[in-house]
Amino acid sequence: MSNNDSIQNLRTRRDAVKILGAGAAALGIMPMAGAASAGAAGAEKPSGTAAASEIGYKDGQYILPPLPYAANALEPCIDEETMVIHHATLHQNYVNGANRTAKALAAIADGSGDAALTKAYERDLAFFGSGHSLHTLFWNNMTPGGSEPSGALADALVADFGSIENFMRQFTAASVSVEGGGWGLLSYEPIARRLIILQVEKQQNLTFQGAFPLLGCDVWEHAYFLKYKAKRADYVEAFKKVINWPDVAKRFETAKRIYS
Ligand code: MN3
Repeated sequence: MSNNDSIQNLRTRRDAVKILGAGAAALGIMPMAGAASAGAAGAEKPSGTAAASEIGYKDGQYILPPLPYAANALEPCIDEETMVIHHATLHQNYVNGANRTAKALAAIADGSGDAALTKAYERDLAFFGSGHSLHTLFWNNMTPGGSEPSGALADALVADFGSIENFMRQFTAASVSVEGGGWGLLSYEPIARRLIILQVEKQQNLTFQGAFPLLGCDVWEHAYFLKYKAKRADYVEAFKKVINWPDVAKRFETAKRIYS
């Protein structure tokens, strides 16, 4: 099955949106304005207000959003070669896998596929879909020169962790100690309406269902090994120097609006 396979032969476009779009807004791969105001159906008519680098779904397929900066823009913290491989090859693989999986699940839904493979495809959907959403988050979570948290987000970090320094300590510890490949993730937890730090294994394990991702640090070896070799902690320190806090704050405001 090629990367260019269309899923528009699904019974209806709305079926595709149901299958592909559930949770996508919360994961930040669909235009936020449309998704927040219209739910999953908002995916059918992207509002156009989201930056190009935010849009990971178009014309019935997941797509690779462009990087929001040049591939060498985060040097020396994130080297250009790693950035190119990570975005153009690895993120594209997650996009391709998500589309392939959505098509297979749609075939199971309409009776033409092999229902015995449902469990395998559901695992693929969680892995590839989460890979797509988290990498889209990751690119936008970084900016040349870095930044500092401010405003309501800074207030919330202090309220929920005691101080910005405390937040950084826990986020760093979570990112550095992921077992195998995974992520350190700051999320908005909508039940207690507080910020939490999750330690994600692979792309999809150890989540708090419903939590809205705000800031992710990719600690798979592919994210740092070319430059940092086995020194993951050095890479996490470098990542913290290029965090795009205004982007994290924008996601925080979106999360609060969605769950208000
Ligand atoms: Mn990665």
